[in-house]
Amino acid sequence: MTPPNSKPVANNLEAFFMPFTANQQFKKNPRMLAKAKGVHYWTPEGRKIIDGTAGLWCVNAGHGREEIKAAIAKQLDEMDYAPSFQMGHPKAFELAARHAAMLPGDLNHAFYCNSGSEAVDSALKIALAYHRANGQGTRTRFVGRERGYHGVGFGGISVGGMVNNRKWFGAMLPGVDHMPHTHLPQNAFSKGQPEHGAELADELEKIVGLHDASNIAAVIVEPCAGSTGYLPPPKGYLQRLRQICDKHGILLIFDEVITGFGRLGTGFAADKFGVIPDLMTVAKGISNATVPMGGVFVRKPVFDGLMNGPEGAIDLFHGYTYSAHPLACAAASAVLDIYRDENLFERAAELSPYWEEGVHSLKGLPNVTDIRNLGLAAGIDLAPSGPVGSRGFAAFTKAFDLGLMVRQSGDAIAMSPPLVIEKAQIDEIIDITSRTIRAVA
Ligand code: PXG
Ligand code: PLP
Repeated sequence: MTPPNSKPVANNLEAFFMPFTANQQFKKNPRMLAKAKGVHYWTPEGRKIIDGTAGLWCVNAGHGREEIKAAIAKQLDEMDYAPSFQMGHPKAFELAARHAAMLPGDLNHAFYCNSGSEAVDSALKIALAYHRANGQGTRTRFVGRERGYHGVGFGGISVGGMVNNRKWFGAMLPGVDHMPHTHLPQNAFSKGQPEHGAELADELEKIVGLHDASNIAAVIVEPCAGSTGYLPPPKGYLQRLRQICDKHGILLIFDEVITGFGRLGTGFAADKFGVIPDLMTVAKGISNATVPMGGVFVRKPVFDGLMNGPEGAIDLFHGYTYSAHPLACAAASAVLDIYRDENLFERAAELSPYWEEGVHSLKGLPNVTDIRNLGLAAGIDLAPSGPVGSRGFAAFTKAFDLGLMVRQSGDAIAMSPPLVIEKAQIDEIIDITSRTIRAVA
């Protein structure tokens, strides 16, 4: 037996059960990251990788931000941890007030958790509890969308629409329907929001026709689908969803785990599209990924609806040990300062046309069947070569070898650089992507 104080063996990769990874393949040929600063990673050997994906769509303000580090360190000195059940600490209230002030409309209450998956499960539960508290306890069904990604909790995979994330796990939440996705061939190579597909929102009417609105609690969508390969919403689609939800008293949940905190060149997708959801889930950019954090932003009528009970009654029987963790709150507050002081959301908006031009210059390269963009992110579909995902994986590994981090989703690649990216670095990303696509032809 290995003595407990033995030094870790640098090349022993066995024990870590890696998430969403081909463990055996990885461990034969690992892609390791050891250092990060600005828009770059470095491998343990010192090879520089440009971060085309802001980590996993989360390091919006760039890596190694001293201001965040200082805020976390200060908080750690003052108080490492405080419970949030029937107790509080000032940073949580401060942060919620700041979030409420920056959110559109009357989205003015914040529930905190530790990840996007927890945010989604929390939002689904808030929706159920709200209806029940308001005498509509039969509203228990949810509507999600094909190709949706809402994290990996049982709630999230139930409303989600990624087959591999669902098929292994048997029982899901009962009572979930899925609307069709919006990836239409006639929209191929659209710049920004595609023209066709607003009518796909009417599928919600069909689902209401089947079950009756009195049984439906909420609809959840990513306003711009991320994980599946980046699918911006067709023009008018989200407005139509909002109208149908209003007509039937169904809550609309925007999952803004990726779109929140600047990705689209606005604070939130809700701002970009002028559509205010009843609940919004966030994570990732909320803390620039320094300390795990997620949240659910709740509109005033929904919050008020849960405050119906007697004063001493607990309003929501839900929460996490680490809800509003002091270190996460300190980090999230420091990140808001950076977003504000460096105008990073506006910066993303200003860079978007340059980014759009760059990614669409890849049209015409071998096997490129579609390119989509909105804000500072893009998806590129490659024609499959054999089993689904093999060309996508080849592109992902080739890009890494050439010094660029991209995301793979099947045979699509997605990119979402930190919002602090410079134009010359966008050029570099496009150049390496171009060489990658040619290399995997
Ligand atoms: N909702 C959405 C819309 C997401 O994009 C989650 C929920 C779950 O968040 P957590 O923090 O539990 O992972 C996400 C996460 C990818 C990729 O490759 C995307 C995510 C996570 C990891 C990889 O596109 N999105
Ligand atoms: N499992 C056990 C045995 C627990 O006691 C708790 C929390 O107290 C949990 C799971 C949930 O953990 P968390 O609150 O970090 O989500």
